[in-house]
Amino acid sequence: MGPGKGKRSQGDITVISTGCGHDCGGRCVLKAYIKDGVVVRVETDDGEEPQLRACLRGRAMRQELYSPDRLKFPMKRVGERGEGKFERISWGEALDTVATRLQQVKKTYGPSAIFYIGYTGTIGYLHNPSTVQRLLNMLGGCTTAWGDSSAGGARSASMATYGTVTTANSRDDLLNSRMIIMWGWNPTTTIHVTTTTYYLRKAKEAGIRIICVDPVFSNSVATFADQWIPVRPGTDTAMLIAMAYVIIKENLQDQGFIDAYTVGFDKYKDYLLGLEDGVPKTPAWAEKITGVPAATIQKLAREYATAKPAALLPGWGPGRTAYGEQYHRAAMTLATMTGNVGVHGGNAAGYDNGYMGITLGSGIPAGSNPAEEGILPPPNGALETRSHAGLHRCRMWDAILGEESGGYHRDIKMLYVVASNPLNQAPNLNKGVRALKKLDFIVVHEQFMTATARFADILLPINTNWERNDITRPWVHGTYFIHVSKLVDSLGESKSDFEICVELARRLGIENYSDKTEGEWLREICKSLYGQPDYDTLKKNGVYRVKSLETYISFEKQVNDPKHYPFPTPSGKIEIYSQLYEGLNNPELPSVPKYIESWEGHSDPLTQNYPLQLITARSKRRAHSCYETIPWLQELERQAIWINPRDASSRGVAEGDEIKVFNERGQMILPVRVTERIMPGVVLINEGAWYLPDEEGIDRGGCPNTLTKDTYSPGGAFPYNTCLVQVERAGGFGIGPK
Ligand SMILES: Nc1nc2c(c(=O)[nH]1)N[C@H]1C(S)=C(S)[C@@H](COP(=O)(O)OP(=O)(O)OC[C@H]3O[C@@H](n4cnc5c(=O)[nH]c(N)nc54)[C@H](O)[C@@H]3O)O[C@H]1N2
Ligand SMILES: Nc1nc2c(c(=O)[nH]1)N[C@H]1C(S)=C(S)[C@@H](COP(=O)(O)OP(=O)(O)OC[C@H]3O[C@@H](n4cnc5c(=O)[nH]c(N)nc54)[C@H](O)[C@@H]3O)O[C@H]1N2
Ligand SMILES: [Mo]
Repeated sequence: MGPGKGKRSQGDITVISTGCGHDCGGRCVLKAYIKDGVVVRVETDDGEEPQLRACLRGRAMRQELYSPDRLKFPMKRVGERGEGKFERISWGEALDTVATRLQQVKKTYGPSAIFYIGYTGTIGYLHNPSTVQRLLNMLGGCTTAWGDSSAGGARSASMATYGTVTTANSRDDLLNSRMIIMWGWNPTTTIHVTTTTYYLRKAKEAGIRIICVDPVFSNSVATFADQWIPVRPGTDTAMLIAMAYVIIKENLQDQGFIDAYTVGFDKYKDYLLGLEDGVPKTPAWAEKITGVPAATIQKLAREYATAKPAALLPGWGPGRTAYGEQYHRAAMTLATMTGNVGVHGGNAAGYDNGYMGITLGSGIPAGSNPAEEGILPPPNGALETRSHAGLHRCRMWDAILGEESGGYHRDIKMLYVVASNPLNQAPNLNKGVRALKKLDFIVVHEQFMTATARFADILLPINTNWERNDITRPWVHGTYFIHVSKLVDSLGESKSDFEICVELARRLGIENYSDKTEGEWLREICKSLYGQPDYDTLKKNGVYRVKSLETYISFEKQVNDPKHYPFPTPSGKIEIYSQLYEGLNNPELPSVPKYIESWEGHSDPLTQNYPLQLITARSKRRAHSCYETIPWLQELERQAIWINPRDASSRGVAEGDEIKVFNERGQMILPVRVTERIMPGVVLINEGAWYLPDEEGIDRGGCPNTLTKDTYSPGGAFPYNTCLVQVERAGGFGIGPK
């Protein structure tokens, strides 16, 4: 069946086209087979290429829907906070309690004592955390936090260099490249646009050379790479800078492009040649820092500069580091100086938004937040679009604990968590436990008993994507909208976040929360989308593709007609020297890209105690902490720490052992995977596994945020991949995570 037929019957089976809303990098079509009101089978797009074909996670959603671990009834805490002891209560009692506490806290301490944490557990136009933010804003506002955990570094760097985050070419354009560099980018696992691996496969078949730079021999390296270049985490900037050095020294830059479209190249050149600090940024200089042989760097630089056009695709993982924005700035500069911006087969190497100019429309509006009026934008240079509070999400535990770091002065009493699992996904969880214990009241909207849910005072059960109707769109790229169809009635007494907010609004005396039903909202939302798809047709077909669009090249207009189309930067040009960064006057945000030695990097004196660099990438079995308990997905891979045989044998550690991983912030015990697929000196623990501290506070769930540091880079990045640890044999500590 092609994607064009949303619903049809086969005897007593009905097939409905739907989708999923968890935060992975794709957005796919799922076709559910329903018999006697039960979803009995799930298939995906099998129509024309490029298909919107679902991954393993989407296909396992049936087990999420029917999981015995689902929360199905409202509950209140009966034991100590965090102990996980709850008692079932009625919806009436639950909602009355939440409404009363909201009003009390607002009256006694003011609205900013209510801290709202909504993130990306579900991404629909209607069913998303804005439902709660809207309610709290209408109540008088709340404290929110800023920070893009995905790509804070890329966001900041893209804004500084190009004045926008919309920097990508459409994926089909990869076939016009003569060389592709996947830098810390693993779309085989992370998807990063549903059709990405389809085009990478075609590129490989066409004989286009593909090189991967990653400390890990990832699934993408295994699938696509002609060459794997392992690099020490957090040192990518030095390698990119040395490549620029080689290009200048050998006069391989595109001087015509540089002269016409950029500012500040000479200043960068001074830095590269060492005229500023006496250190020429040679491949030999970079070899010491990165661990990559100078000859490899030199060869890659020559190849990239002469392949033309070549696509440098920088992932966000290397940017999730102490000075992550410098890596992104250096990558964009390399793409620029080789004239690979605004041309077919190139890539601007920026943040990677690629909506091809289509209007995305708007979902349920959160409205403005009265508690944050007048607060200055975050200090990373007006680059944040999500929130204007002075509080970065990496500092939220300190904010709750009353530590005055980060420019906020708020007395937080109550936490409202929706579609987020901060006590799993935010850094430094042991501090998080202390913070959550200090609060007066915590409400959590959840589907499962997560670490955060265990700390709730009132825990409200939320239905899943397949128990409500919604519209969703792809993540950073794309030209289609998907109807996520309701397949079954809500299980147990679960409700959507929206339904809960409607009922809370009534109790709080907020009259204008919603004058529309779910269906009416979705019709209204459809009118705001590109092409204004007819709602009924979208629902019937399951997907609306914007067919008319051709291959899209970011900055094509700026390059073809610079007179009429300046770059949206202060100078109107690509800013290799950034005026925006200059204006911030922060030596850690230099105006030209620079390598800055990292705290908890490979050369930090702390390596004497904690010699291994921990990185925390994505797993194919989860979307962050979602899907963790799903049996089909657990079968895919065991949560484990990856370590190189060299580091394992020097510690007497063997495959399958339980090992202890620790630093000053925490300890965990989990199984070890000894493998050549990770470079020496580096260990990998995939993010998203559940934080399950035992009585001694040792995490048994395999959650790496037990160890990560709760701080942020000067540009706003979450440094989840900057973390030093030590490992040792645990012996006799019992069973770790599944
Ligand atoms: N399966 C799955 N897919 C997802 C998600 C998910 O939870 N599960 N989450 C989605 C979301 S919200 C996001 S933001 C994206 C994130 O997408 P990415 O940031 O691209 O994903 P990661 O797996 O964290 O990192 C990508 C690669 O970077 C490498 N890496 C880490 N540190 C460094 C470094 O210092 N240098 C270099 N060169 N490489 C490094 C890792 O080994 C990994 O192979 O993924 C999306 N896709
Ligand atoms: N160490 C480390 N940590 C990381 C990262 C990393 O690279 N390394 N990456 C970070 C990134 S990029 C991201 S985007 C964040 C994600 O951080 P979060 O958004 O906090 O994490 P999720 O696991 O997606 O949590 C979402 C929760 O929402 C619940 N949920 C799902 N659907 C709904 C719904 O409809 N309503 C409600 N109320 N709840 C729902 C899920 O059960 C889940 O527990 O994690 C960050 N954490
Ligand atoms: Mo993310």
